[in-house]
Amino acid sequence: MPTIADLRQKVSETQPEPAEEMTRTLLAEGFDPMEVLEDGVMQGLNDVGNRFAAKKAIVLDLVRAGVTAKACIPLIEEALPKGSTPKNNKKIVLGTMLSQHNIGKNLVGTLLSIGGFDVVDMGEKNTPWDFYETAEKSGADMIAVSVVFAPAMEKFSELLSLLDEMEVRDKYPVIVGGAVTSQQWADKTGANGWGAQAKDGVDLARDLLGLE
Ligand code: B12
Repeated sequence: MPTIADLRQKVSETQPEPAEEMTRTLLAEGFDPMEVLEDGVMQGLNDVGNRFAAKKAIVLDLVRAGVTAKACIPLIEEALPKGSTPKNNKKIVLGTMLSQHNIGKNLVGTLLSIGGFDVVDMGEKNTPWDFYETAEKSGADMIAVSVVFAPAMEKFSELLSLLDEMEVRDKYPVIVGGAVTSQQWADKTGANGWGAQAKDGVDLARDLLGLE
């Protein structure tokens, strides 16, 4: 019987089919989907990322890691408990800044939707202006940004300055997360909230939008 550590190993080895099969088995065995995600898939991705940073892996390995994660995650999303949270009429604009890394953003979007929020997914490689414009046009209540690539950190600060300049900073609480970010960095930028994990996005949104 496979364990979550075995799944981590398969993801780390970037083997999509065995990882997908193992995810299916673990979920059927009743393992908590969030644990399968965080301790299996995410840790395996981190292993690949660490090897890449140490120059022991190449971009192709990152690509394969992404493909492997995308083979497992839909099964995990399907297994997440849903249905009990009613819609709350709060709209959140969500996107990545600069980067094409979208796995974390997609997870944040899924959990926000399950949590009753209306998510406007702007996709990848957005500029500060894209966030501002989409928030204004869609009548959003909040902006959520996924920053998974260091150059996007500066862009995130530019977004906060732009919102200031346009005199809408108070209108939109802005939350952020992603592999290269930290609570300390987010505090320094003046973000309204930071989350280490996708599920933190839901708690932050509830808090900042005054639900409960
Ligand atoms: C897979 C991967 C890729 C794939 C992405 C495929 C895809 N469709 O997403 C591809 C091949 C495209 C890729 C490309 C590159 N990558 Co890459 N990649 C990774 C890898 C291995 C996994 C990323 C991932 O999906 N993680 C899983 C998700 C779920 O994690 P996450 O995004 O952090 O999200 C979680 C939390 O952070 C949080 N979260 C995320 N966003 C938000 C938002 C909010 C509001 C909240 C509350 C929470 C939250 O919730 C999620 C779940 O808990 C990481 C290593 C790592 N440690 O993450 C490197 C990594 C991110 N990549 C890196 C690099 C350098 C690159 C490239 C520049 C490589 C190159 N030379 O070309 C390019 C950049 C391309 C570009 N312009 O975007 C570096 C970034 C380093 C840095 N300091 O900037 C990393 C960290 C690897 C490393 N250690 O060096 N990559």
